[in-house]
Amino acid sequence: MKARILKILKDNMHKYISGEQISSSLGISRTSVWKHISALREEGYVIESSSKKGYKLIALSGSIVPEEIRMRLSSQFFGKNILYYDTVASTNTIAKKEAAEGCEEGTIVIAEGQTSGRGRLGRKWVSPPRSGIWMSIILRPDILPEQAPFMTMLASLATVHAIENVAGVHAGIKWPNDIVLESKKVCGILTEMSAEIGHVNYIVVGIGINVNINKSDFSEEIKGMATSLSSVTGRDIDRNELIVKLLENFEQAYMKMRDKDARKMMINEYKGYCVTLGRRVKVNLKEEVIEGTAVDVADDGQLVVRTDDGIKHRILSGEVSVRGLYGYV
Ligand code: BTX
Repeated sequence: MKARILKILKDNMHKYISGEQISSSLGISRTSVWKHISALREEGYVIESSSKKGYKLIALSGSIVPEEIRMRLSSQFFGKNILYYDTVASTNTIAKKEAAEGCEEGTIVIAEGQTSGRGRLGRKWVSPPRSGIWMSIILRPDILPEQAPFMTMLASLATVHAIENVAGVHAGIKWPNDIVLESKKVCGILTEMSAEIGHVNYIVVGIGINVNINKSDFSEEIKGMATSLSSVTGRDIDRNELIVKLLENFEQAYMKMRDKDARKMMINEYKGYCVTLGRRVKVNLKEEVIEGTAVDVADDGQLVVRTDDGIKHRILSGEVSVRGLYGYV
């Protein structure tokens, strides 16, 4: 009910709407409306009230509100089950536990802050409270384990589209898992999997987006390479809306991925966003380091790098640094 009242207030943002109108359209008492309004204020929404004119929503809450996400989502199963926490070590760790215990596909784990956010290869992901989206999505796709990188591609595409839809800025994808804005990292994706030979038990796609973080608040270690949506757009971005769009985009792509033509289109689209292509790259493989030009992304998500001797190498999970992109290579 609170979410429905919130919707009415939002539809009339900056305008008064009477308590009578709200109560009659929802079939509840005016006292009940008032109680829900008080709860919304506690969540951080700024709502003015006047005994004659009713209620007016002045400012949105900065919080992630699971009820609001549920109400706005038009997906079939992504985000139908939301596990929301204030602070956790890592949403991916919780998601893996939930997945192993059999939670439904599409379940998402979101936290306001992470104390041990994880990146790839044991790296740290800085996740300050109440300013980003730190979210993991649990999937049980009927694919082979070696096709799992395709999930990262779908998640990257869904994220750049959501950023376009909500923040109105065009982001790029640094292969395989970073979203970049103005040559800096605004989002990272960590895909983890439990599998047996020939069978995927579950995949957890962890997405970390720097949303409303001041540039000056980034720690020294990431200051030079990180950015946020608010610092690029100059305004605060509604995290609930961004989560909704991301989940809707991701589910749409996920449901289409079995279709060969749709898959081809998605790969082409990914290439269009991929800022790695055409650049000089240095690839740190386990045994050696190779340098060359990134010339293609293959259908299975591998990066094709042509070394100066003309040989093409297909890179699956190496560590790829893109020269000049962040200025740190
Ligand atoms: P990555 O290994 O590609 O990037 C990690 C590197 O990025 C770090 O070593 C650091 O240099 C830099 N970095 C750390 N924090 C930030 C930040 N907030 N913004 C920009 N750069 C940063 C990328 O790994 C994958 C990150 C996934 C994070 C999500 S959040 C939800 C889920 N839970 C969890 O523990 N991880 C995922």
